[in-house]
Amino acid sequence: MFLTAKILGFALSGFLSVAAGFDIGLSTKCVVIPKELDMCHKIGYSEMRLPNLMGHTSMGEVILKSTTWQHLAHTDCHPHLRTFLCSLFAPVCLDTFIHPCRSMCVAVRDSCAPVLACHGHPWPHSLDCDRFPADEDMCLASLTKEYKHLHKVLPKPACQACPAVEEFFTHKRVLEVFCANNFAMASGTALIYDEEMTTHKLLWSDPVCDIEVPERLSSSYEQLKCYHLVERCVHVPAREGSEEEILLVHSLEHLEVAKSTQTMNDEELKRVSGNYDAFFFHPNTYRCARLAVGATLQLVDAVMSGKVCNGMALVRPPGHHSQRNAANGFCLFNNVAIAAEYAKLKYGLQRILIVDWDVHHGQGIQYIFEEDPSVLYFSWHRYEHQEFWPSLKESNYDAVGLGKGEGFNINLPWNKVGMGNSDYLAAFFHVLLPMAFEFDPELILVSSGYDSGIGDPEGQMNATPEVFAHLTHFLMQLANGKLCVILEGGYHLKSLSESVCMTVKTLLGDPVPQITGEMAPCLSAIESIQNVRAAHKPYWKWLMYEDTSFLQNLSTSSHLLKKTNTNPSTEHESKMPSNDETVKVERFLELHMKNILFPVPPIKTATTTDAKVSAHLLPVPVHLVKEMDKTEIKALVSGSYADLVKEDKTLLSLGSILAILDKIMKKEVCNGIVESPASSVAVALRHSVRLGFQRVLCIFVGDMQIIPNTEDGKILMIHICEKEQSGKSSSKHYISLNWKEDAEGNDFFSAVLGFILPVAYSYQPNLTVIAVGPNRSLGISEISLLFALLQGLAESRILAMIEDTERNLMQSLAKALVGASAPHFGVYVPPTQEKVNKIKILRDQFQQEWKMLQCSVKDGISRN
Ligand code: X5A
Ligand code: ZN
Repeated sequence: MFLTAKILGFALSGFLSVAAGFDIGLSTKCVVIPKELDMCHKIGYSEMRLPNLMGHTSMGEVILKSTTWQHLAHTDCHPHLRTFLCSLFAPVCLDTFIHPCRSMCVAVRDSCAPVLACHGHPWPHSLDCDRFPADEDMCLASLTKEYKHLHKVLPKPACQACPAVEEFFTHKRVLEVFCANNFAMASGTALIYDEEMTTHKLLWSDPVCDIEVPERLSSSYEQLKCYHLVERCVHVPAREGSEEEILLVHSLEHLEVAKSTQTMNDEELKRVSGNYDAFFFHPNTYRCARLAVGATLQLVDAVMSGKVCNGMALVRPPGHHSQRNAANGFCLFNNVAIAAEYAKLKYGLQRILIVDWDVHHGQGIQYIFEEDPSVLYFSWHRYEHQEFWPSLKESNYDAVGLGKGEGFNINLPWNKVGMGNSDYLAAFFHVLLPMAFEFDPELILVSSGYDSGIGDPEGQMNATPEVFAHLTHFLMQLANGKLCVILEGGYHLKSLSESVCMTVKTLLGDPVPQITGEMAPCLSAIESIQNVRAAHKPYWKWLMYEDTSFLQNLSTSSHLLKKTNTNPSTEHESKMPSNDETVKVERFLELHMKNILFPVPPIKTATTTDAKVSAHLLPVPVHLVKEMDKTEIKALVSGSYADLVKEDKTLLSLGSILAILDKIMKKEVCNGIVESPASSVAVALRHSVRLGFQRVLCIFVGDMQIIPNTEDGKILMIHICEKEQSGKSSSKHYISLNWKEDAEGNDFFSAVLGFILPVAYSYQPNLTVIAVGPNRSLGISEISLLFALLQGLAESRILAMIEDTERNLMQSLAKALVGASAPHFGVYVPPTQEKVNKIKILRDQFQQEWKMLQCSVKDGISRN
């Protein structure tokens, strides 16, 4: 303690004599270090700057986040640790922000990273030492001589000496929370694959089961290798699930029957298999099923311990149909259900979301959690008015859960085949995602069947592989990014393996491909969506003021008549795919993937070398690009933008904006962030179109001085401000959304999911510009949410333009663009009736043009 005080004192005496430093703006203030931050009390100063260098704007936030790392400080892993942490969380109250020097960071990291590593936590991205200034700059240095001396006497923590994580629940919990905050973030994607799971196979002829082949696993893995995705993942070994773990969900009797099949001959195997609906035993099935369970639990452990951020397990046999006492639908043990029970037990989780995007209803999962409010189960499935397997009444939208679990079971039945990308996206926008954000899960498990993809003989749906990238990307915004994807079905080998690849690629953080196809849900999908919303209205706050009503006469309900009717319907047809069809889809996908996949730009986020901006963005890993030449800009402006450039500050900001747009266009960078006045937005938009971007989506938050011309459809403007600005009425390409943030928390989810995203996905931009001008009516949480979700569009090409007074916003958004911190959007609050109505009016006004807005069937909806 004494030593650190001395070090700081020494360092500070140096700074005070130096006049230079970067401007910290007018918005920061000095406050007394509160008692809750007691670890920062005795290090040599008593007042701190707020907002701080971690981007925390309120003292409440600082205190909350600090409680999670105070414990690390108590490990005494390095004598400078407290100084280092305090200088970031409670910066010394000087005229300039003083960063720790790189050397201090390195010294602390080298000693403390092993402590974190012991518990499976990486050194936080936000503390990447390269982001801190070199020692020649003005910063907190470590005293090299004394430090060397100290280093010898201090016992260096080593992994061998670390306590086992399970024995120290509180310490482990602390690190979990630590990890969940922006201070430390887990990174990496786990991939679990064990070849042994290909040994389970059908030994006799059975037309029902013969699609569940070992190649489903091996060809998916081969395709992952082909895209070089395997080498980018963290390999986590599978293990056998224990009997105890299987008994979390299944009966002892079921376990014993399964176990007994190991020594049976073919005839006996066939007889036992015959006791179940669509299942086959092989002598190694029991072993494979235990590996499938264990692989799933390994994935949960890797994610919950912070070893990785997310991951996928390729397993066979699948699990979601299997029940307490029965195998069913190719499934023996319910991998995902066991994983949910395990996570509740081992990690004390209280809210787990299971997303089942397999084309079949995971009735097994529904039965297991029907009365359990701690597990929210969502499943969409081919239903066709109960005609399709497993043909259960309880697969319909009105099965909402029982007892305490009422409202926590969500079934979205598809009553037609041929559902495609826009139907799936509409289901996410208008049903699953709003539920999920309100539920606020601590962990997400995906029952990831790809039989809902194009070409699948079971599903007969039309969704192309890239839609799974989008679905994955959306789910990554919840539960602090803790997402475990577990394979279920998928029987068209090419469709399956490409979809698996899209999922893993997205988990790894690659930008998602643009979605293809017409962006409009079909009538039957809208009907199903409307009914599930109506069924859940009593249970969810976000639905409270939505005017949902049940639709009794579905456009497809004449299905029984249709069988005798030779007249082909206008919507999707149901027919068995032939071998020909399979090959056709294979060929289509071969070409399609080449069309939609694109080289990922080598740099994620750029900003310009403008000293003020880049200094402020530390320690976010942004890449600095050179501003565009001044004379070049002047020439360009007088030639093309003279009418838009009225002030010097507009002209001055163009050097950065145009340089970054150029890099985005050339695919050298993915996105960029610049400090610029709102007056520059119109120039940026016109220049984007001039560069060749065909559809530019602009989300403008705050007051707009120059309203860009959007008439040619090359720009779609969504203007978010507190009150309608005079002079401009809404039109297809200029939409005004009046929204004021809620002081209690974030209620913007409803606007983003219910309006902005549907419009944006209908438009399919190839560039997104998000601008924040003066008098913004949204807070940092709301704007962060926009950034997170809009990254799914335009291959993640975003230009962020932020007013120069908005330093904290700038840092938060830079983090969001880089992907350097787990998403956090503040506390969920449901929208008021007034706000719900506002969205409803806009939806009614624009759903003819922007069809992804459609979520109920009312008069006036044109049929596509
Ligand atoms: C996991 C899975 C499907 C069973 C179909 C039986 N099962 N007709 O996709
Ligand atoms: Zn399935």
